[in-house]
Amino acid sequence: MSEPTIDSVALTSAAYPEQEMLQRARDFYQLARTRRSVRDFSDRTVPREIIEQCLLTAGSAPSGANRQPWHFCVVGNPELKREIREGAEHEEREFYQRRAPDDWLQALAPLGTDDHKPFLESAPYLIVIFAQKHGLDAQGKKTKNYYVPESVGIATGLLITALHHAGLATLTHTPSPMKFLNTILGRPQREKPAMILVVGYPAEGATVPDIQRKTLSEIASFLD
Ligand code: IYR
Repeated sequence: MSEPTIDSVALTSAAYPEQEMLQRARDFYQLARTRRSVRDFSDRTVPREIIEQCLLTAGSAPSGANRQPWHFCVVGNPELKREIREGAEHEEREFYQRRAPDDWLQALAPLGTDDHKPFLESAPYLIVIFAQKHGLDAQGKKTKNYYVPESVGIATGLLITALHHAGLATLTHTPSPMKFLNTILGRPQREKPAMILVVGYPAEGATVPDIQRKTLSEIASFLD
């Protein structure tokens, strides 16, 4: 049986004169370019309402067939954060000591990452992002989702940008494998952990690696 059609409504997004569009694009870039992956977090608390607003932005992402195949677990509970740190550090020890091939370890060496993840306890919030491999209808029957990794990736990008815009620091953290997160957080098997987004304020005096971003001509080509 095909699904019911959806009514159309007028588009409500704003239009600007071109000069203003250019200024807005420049301003947004100036904001975006200051975002950095932070690894030293303060334990200063963050109002939950800020996180809620940023999650609404994440939930505005486009998704395959509008299935919105994501779930965000916002973890502020210290005991759960401790369990997540234990699970992640267990996997990371395996990664750094056994699983990672040499080329990968060499690629990470300049960034100075290792298997210690104190930020998983010190940061006020961990947002664990789950990708829903399939949905459930009102009868509990499986429904198909489409372009799940793409949809969740876009929502995550919006979330990171919204948090940065609000003035918060983030780190995308991907211990591998991440199945332990389903157990700790009681999420169903149909949800696959996509990443942990660590959220908070940077620790005082926090530093970041002195990396450069590729230039426009390195990342884009125009064929007009
Ligand atoms: N998950 C590990 C390893 C790691 C992998 C990549 I690719 C990075 O850009 C950074 C770290 C860790 O978090 O240390």
